[in-house]
Amino acid sequence: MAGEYDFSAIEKKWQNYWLTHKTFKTEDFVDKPKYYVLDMFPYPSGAGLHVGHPEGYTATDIICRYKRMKGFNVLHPMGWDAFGLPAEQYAVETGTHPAVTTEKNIDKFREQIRALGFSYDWDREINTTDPEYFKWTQWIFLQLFRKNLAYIDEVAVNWCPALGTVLANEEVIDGRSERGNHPVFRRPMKQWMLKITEYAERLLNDLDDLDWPEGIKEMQRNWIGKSTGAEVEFGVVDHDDIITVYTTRPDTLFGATYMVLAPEHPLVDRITAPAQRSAVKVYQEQAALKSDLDRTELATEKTGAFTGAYAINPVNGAALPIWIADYVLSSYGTGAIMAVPAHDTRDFEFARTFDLPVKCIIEPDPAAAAAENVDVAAVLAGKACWTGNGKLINSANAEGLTLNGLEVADSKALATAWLEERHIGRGAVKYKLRDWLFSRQRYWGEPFPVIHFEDGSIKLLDEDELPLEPPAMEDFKPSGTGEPPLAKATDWVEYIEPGTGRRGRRETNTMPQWAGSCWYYLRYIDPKNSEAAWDPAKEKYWMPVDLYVGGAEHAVLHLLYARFWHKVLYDLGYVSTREPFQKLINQGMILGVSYKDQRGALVPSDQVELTPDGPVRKSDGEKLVEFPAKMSKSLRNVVNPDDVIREYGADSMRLYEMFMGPLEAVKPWNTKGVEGVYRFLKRSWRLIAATPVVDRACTAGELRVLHGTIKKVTEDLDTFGFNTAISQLMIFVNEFGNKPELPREAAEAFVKLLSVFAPHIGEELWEKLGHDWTVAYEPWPIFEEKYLVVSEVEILVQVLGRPKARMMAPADADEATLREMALKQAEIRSLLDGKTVRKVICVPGRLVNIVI
Ligand code: ANZ
Repeated sequence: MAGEYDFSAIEKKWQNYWLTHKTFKTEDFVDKPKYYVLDMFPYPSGAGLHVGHPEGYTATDIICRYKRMKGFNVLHPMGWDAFGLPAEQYAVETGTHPAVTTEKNIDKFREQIRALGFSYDWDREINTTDPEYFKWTQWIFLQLFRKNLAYIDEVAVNWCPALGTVLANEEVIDGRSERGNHPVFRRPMKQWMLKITEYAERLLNDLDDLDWPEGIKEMQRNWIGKSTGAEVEFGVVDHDDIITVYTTRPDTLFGATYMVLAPEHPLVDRITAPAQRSAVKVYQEQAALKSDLDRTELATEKTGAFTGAYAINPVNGAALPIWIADYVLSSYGTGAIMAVPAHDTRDFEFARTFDLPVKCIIEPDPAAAAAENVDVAAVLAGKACWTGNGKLINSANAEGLTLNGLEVADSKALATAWLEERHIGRGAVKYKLRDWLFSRQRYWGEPFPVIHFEDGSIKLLDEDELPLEPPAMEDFKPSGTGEPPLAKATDWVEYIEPGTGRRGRRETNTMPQWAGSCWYYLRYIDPKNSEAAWDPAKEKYWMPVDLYVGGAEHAVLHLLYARFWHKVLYDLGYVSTREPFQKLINQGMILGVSYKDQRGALVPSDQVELTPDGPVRKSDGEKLVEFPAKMSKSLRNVVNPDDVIREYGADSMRLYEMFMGPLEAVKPWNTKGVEGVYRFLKRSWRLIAATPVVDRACTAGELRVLHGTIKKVTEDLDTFGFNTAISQLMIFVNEFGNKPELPREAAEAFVKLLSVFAPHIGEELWEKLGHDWTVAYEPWPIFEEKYLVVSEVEILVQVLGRPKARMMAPADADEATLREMALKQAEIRSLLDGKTVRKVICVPGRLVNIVI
């Protein structure tokens, strides 16, 4: 009578309804508590949506729907992070303008996302490549520049010839590009830099107050890399120069036996003795070719060159030979170190390689040395390195510095104080974080609003000259020399200053893709504003983002950059919160199913046949082993959301992705699982649409199941436990599914709960229950504990294991009470007549067994 569950008609119907009624349009300043839920917006690639997108998007959508029903004013927007390399590479190959490709891809993404029934306010859609958007990205750059946080520097950059661009440190992993895995080389180039280092301390400290996964916070802490130590000044024999080193171990000053400068250190040329010049030069040239990572790799053999100069140890006047070596980086600390081979592993290896003295000044703590299997005698003799704790030895001078007998920690403080008194050293803090390399040699990015004049001076465009759009071009090819593609647009590049007639050239680098995503969450607040990036009153109403969900791959890059911009905007008074994203959840990766044969070779999914005995190779029937692996084109194990939606519907797709396991967990895709939730939806459909709904009150038993379900689903949603909430809905359907009728109270509450997970079927069933308005803003059902308390339970009474009677007993009755009650039952008394009761076994809440 109710018809079958026709998901495809239902889903289309409600998606249209939501769009035409603007059901999820969000008003500002509504007098309700606000809740801002942000998704990491996608890069609209040509491949379309993959199953990882709907995972996070479904989770946030469920929370948004839940919060709306709980009375919150919810902001839930979507947009496109659309500048980026693939559209440009496609342009190089086919001549299609990146704007054309981008628009096409966005249309596809929008359609796919809408097909999943997410409750976005589409009036707030943004696109980072839209001039009305990047106008404000350029405007923020002006603010950074005015605050002295943007500068041009000739820096050793990560140059990636394959990509034809430089990359940020964060984009280089093990000497290769994060995107595309191409080799990256060091090369000096004039680039725009952003002074993120000025915010290092705040970026570090403010992590403490964020409700983020601990692992992500730790990755940011490590990336910022705060180190506490001292700077110490060393004179140079026969020179006026001073070498300042940074050390975390001022306690080891008496153990220094040589010095090392980074090969690029500015003093190298000045102090190198004539006889050493050519060797030093050769070494410098070799070092220039290596990346910082290769240079600091612990396992590599230590290399270096002697400068012929000597430094003077300020604590004891010892002359220390000065070397250059690539294990000392010019970009960290002061680019110079005092080497203490007895207590630093890298220095020890270097000293061994070049036969330099090793002087022990810490007697290892015996227990610690034993635990680490270190021979104390060898350490004392300078034949082994000890980096742990212990008591200082050989560390005293005639000028009042005596560290002998002290522990490491106390010695650090004493040595630093001694240096400070003499003005030859001071406590110091260093960070691993470097300034952010902010320019790229790309076409498809935001142009810098900057003019370079012939005399070397620069000027920034005025706000009213923005947006500065990229020139129309046909040849997008990178030149390969590092010259950006925009340089070829000569008409665009040439600039004549109005009024003065001064000639200049436009900046031809563009901003990196991170720029647009650094502030998009602010534009959603006021996406159509043409006067300002956003209205401060709206910003105050909506910020901070209450919940941000996305992949963990953004742990450092995007999440650190956005926090940095946000803090700058905070200092300038444009935003009212110190941090942008209060709570962060990382969705776990969804893996595909892959197969390998007996020799361990991969077998693409389309060559596999699934038999009742397991997977076999189609061609020869060889038995295969199934294992989860990252979805990839080459493994042909990519699940396409469109296929799943076509076969089972968007509601099944949503439900399955939430039912696979905890949101944060890595989980393998399993199509059988989709079938399982699809069956559950069909049963839910029958329960509401095909069971007579009656206007009678629920029985005590029904109330218990109903309120138990409301309670479990509510509590699970509050803790993002989507999979267990869905299990509870399944329990509800099992309990009510076999009854001839359904009380309205239970039916309506169930549909409301279901509607946040599976909104299309939710709306349709709500309508079937006689409502002519969306369920999206109905009040969330409230559970009452009183219905959950079970006061009496039925107890089975057995004699010799056979059921003989049933009795009602208080739910909390103890064994003694149950035994007494059981023996008093009329049926039991007659059965036991004349027999001896040998034993009574009680299972409280369930049964009593009498042994005679
Ligand atoms: C002497 C010393 C003795 C050191 C000892 C360590 C152990 P973090 O914790 O990473 O800050 N160092 C300083 N600047 C460097 C550079 N530019 N390149 C390579 N190494 C550098 O490490 C600081 C320590 O790393 C410093 O403390 C310095 O070596 C080295 F038993 O100074 B130490």
